[in-house]
Amino acid sequence: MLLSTRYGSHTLGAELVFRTCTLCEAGCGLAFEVEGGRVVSARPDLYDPFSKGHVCPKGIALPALHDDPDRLRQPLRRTGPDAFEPIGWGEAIALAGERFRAIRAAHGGDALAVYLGNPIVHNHGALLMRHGLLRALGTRNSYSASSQDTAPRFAASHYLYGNVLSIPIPDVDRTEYLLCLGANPLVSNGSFLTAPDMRGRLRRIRERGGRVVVVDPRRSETAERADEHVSIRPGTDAAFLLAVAGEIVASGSSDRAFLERECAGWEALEPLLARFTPESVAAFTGVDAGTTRRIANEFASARRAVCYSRVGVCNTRHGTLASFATDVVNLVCGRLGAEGGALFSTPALDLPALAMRFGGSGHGRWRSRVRGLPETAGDLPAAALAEEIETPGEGQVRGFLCFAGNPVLSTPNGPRLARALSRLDFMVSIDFYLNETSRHADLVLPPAGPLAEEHVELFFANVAVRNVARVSPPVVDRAPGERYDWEILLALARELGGGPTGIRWLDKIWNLGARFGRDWTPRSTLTLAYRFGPHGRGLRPFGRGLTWKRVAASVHGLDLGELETGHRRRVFHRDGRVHLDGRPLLDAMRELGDEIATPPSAEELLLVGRRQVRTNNSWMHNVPAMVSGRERCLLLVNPEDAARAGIHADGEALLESRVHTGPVSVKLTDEIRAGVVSLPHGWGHATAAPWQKVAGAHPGVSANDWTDSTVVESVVGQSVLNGVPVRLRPLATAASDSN
Ligand SMILES: Nc1nc2c(c(=O)[nH]1)N[C@H]1C(S)=C(S)[C@@H](COP(=O)(O)OP(=O)(O)OC[C@H]3O[C@@H](n4cnc5c(=O)[nH]c(N)nc54)[C@H](O)[C@@H]3O)O[C@H]1N2
Ligand SMILES: Nc1nc2c(c(=O)[nH]1)N[C@H]1C(S)=C(S)[C@@H](COP(=O)(O)OP(=O)(O)OC[C@H]3O[C@@H](n4cnc5c(=O)[nH]c(N)nc54)[C@H](O)[C@@H]3O)O[C@H]1N2
Ligand code: SF4
Ligand SMILES: [Mo]
Repeated sequence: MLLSTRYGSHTLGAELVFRTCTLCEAGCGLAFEVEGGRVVSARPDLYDPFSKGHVCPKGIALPALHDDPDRLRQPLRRTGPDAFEPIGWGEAIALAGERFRAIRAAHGGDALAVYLGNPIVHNHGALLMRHGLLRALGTRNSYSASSQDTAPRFAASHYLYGNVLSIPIPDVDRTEYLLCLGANPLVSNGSFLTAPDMRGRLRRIRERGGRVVVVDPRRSETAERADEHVSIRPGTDAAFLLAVAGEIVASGSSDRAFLERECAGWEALEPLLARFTPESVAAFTGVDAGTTRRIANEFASARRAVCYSRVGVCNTRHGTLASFATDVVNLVCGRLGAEGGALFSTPALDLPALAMRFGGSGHGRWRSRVRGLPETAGDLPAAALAEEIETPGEGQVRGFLCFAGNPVLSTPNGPRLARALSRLDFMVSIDFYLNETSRHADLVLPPAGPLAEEHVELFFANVAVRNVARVSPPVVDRAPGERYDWEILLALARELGGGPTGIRWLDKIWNLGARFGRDWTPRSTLTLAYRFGPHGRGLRPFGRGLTWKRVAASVHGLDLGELETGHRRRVFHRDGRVHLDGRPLLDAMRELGDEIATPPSAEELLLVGRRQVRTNNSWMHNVPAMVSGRERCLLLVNPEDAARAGIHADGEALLESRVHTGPVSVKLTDEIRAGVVSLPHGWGHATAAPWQKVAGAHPGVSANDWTDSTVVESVVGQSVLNGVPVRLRPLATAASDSN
């Protein structure tokens, strides 16, 4: 029997559990219907103060993900190539400890490497365990999703504001001019822009008379609905943005008073900016000087304007400089900290402050052994991982822990990494799927299902367009014997002689407490973090300030209001100023200043990436609703390029790059700029077919088979995943070539 309630109709006897979606950064509120311990449906939570009923198909698919029969529920031990057998938890943790300890004793801590995958940022318990885990392993060989995602943004923030996590957010709800580069929030639902319902938010900018300008080599879903789409040559956004900033300064419309009062190093930056003019970058960027100049003038004269860039721009040859230049555009107009400009959040859990305490902010504090690539925010570039495993010598990586990551599909030259992984002495994957990466592990440790753990938005509240706080309960109990990620990481850390925090004296106390039933949990840290955070109750016994209990009691989450104006609270430099003269950034500007003189070749074909509504990086393709319907792993090709390559219709063609040649399904469309082709990442599931039946039946190809780990961005060693030189040929020619 159906009951009609204010949350919509639901089954009599079913319980409704409200919870934030943990799949992407938007963090939408969902209402789950639970019957007899099983989740029977998910629907939008209309009363979530932040998402107000917005969701996407992935959130609705969470119950199917949770109940996926292919999801692992028990640890597995390798018995042969692609062969595994179940093993008990006690035995599994002991084995991992024994093998990692042996490698460390024989070859030192750096012989152990970790890769921390994207889902860690949606997993507060694992995120809090990161420091303890790395300390316990005793390695500096930490890799993560960051070098395919945000390392450039982190480094830019480190130099500008003194903290990698001081990330300005576009105030989309109040701005009147949004200049958006390399992001497609209508599909990605926003990145470092936690804002459910970006479609509605962008529409409202236009409804209040504002303007949305999207810079992208593809007429993306967001560009399609914007006031203007500027088609740019991949990898050239830094030059475009520096020209925009340069033009604003040259035309006398910059906010000199702001620059003098709030910034240091302007005198070093200004002369370098002068090289970047709408004319000097036009051939390089493919954007005509008139358009660049007009956008600069519109931006400077809009009452409230903000410039925002994301992954499309980060994953290029000049990603760090482009992220820096994004902020420079805002800064020269005094838009940092201004309403409708670029603002910092004031989250209930103050992650930037916590991060400063555990590990600090940094770039280049150590370097990778083989290529000398720098660390950023504690992680080395993943593009260096394969060579660190392959290259003999002191510090060669022999043991590997992969946490919630699938780097064979998500990092450049995946096939080379796969070969390297198969040569390791010992590898552990903490993952609930056997996939393209975990199939190389000696031990696979699956965490409890995605709906069985309490969830706290620790990371993304820091980049949200409103201040919000929420603790979500588990929707269902975990199955007997299942362990949460943080419990697995804590058990491993203890096997290796460490503890939960990575601070020796504190770990000793917790490790002793554990013996008497008073163990650390993520709650122990977060209870304090809420109480002593910016909105916390502090030592007062009563009052309106936040405590864990108060947040947890608010079923739909707490809205803590609009972002505050002002930026100084997020500037961590001792002089309290924004620094415009970070050495590596000025060096990169000089380098780019030389490069803009070289015009692109007419033959050039550059590969870029994109996301799709029903993908979640590399791992939701085993849910039938995510792959049903027409084929979606398609290479978008401009008809001009197709004709040049002798391809006259949609279908299979051969794509070549320096590292790989392979077939790909092609779709001809003018939505992509001539000279550019676009392939989504996260596909390529053929080798996972034995364990993921649905994904295996819709394999697609992996974009990172073609990307090249030897070419990296110049400041942080970011993987160059956009702007990869490729060639296209008809499949038939290839067949006759090989005859
Ligand atoms: N549906 C879905 N949503 C997701 C994800 C997913 O896999 N699927 N992944 C999540 C993750 S981990 C992240 S980090 C975010 C990322 O979210 P976004 O930062 O919004 O990234 P994308 O959606 O990939 O959009 C990047 C855009 O950059 C363009 N682009 C490529 N190269 C260049 C270039 O050189 N210059 C410019 N200006 N543009 C370029 C592409 O054409 C594309 O339209 O999305 C998150 N949300
Ligand atoms: N060519 C190209 N490559 C890209 C990108 C691009 O734009 N172009 N984008 C990059 C970006 S932004 C990112 S963030 C990376 C992402 O790449 P990765 O860091 O490799 O992350 P995912 O592909 O999301 O894979 C996540 C893995 O974790 C598992 N998992 C999911 N949830 C949990 C959990 O709660 N606990 C545990 N233990 N495991 C879990 C999944 O089964 C899956 O195997 O990919 C990057 N790769
Ligand atoms: S937009 Fe992101 S957070 Fe919202 S339902 Fe979809 S996957 Fe979940
Ligand atoms: Mo990402």
